[in-house]
Amino acid sequence: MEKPMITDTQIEAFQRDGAVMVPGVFADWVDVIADGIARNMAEPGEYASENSVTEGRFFDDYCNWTRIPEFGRIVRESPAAKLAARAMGSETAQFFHDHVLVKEPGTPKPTPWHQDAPYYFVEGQQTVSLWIPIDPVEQASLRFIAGSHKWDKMVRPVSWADDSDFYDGPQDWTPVPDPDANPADLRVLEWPMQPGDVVLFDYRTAHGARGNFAQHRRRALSLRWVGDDARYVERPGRTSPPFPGHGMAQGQRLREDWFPVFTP
Ligand SMILES: O=C(O)CCC(=O)C(=O)O
Repeated sequence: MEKPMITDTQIEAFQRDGAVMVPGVFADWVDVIADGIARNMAEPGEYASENSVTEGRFFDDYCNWTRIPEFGRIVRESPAAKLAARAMGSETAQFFHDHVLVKEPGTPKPTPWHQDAPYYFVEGQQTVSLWIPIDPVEQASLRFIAGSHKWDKMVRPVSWADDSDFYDGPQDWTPVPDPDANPADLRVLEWPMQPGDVVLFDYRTAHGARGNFAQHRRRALSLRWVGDDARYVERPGRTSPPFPGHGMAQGQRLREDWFPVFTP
């Protein structure tokens, strides 16, 4: 019998903890992802950022899948949509956006602890990001706070460049957590990973990453999906990504001409 790309036990772990690592799913796609990341870095898009690092390099960019053919192939042809739908327990997987994150060796800057949900204009019980490294990841993996996708209040979103508030004005957020200072209260999940492994996490799961102290690069592609129950939601300001001119209103499904729906 063919091996399932994700087991029921792994799906249960994703639903319970908000994150799970699944080995090898994208092993056949590593070269395609590498070509896409190289093209993306050579031809950055309008949202590309260097995250104000003073040592090393932390490049990130998103929303390039319609202009970078390798990313278009991964969205349409790889196991991503099927994996996302299965993990979310959804009939469909709707593609939200791609996100490239490259930490060069000797980049001490950590990725701050955050949830993705408050930066996004979409909400639901069925959301998942697939974070796929294409270099071995020993220390610089994503780290997750187990169960944080069930917290009542969302974590204060901050700018990655300088930790300032992402939205203006008073908001009712939970302070940015520091699980390393509170190991008894907050359980951290992290895994060493090989190229083509994937970690799946809910948009509400608090996560961060250490700096890259390895001798090699840490290139990763995140593919972000939503399920049947996801709806457009207003945030207190310009979201990230912003998708200017999207024209959607509170409570609507994401428009399918911009965010394609797959029924795997
Ligand atoms: O790769 C990183 O350092 C951060 C990735 C991340 O926050 C994400 O994919 O949501």
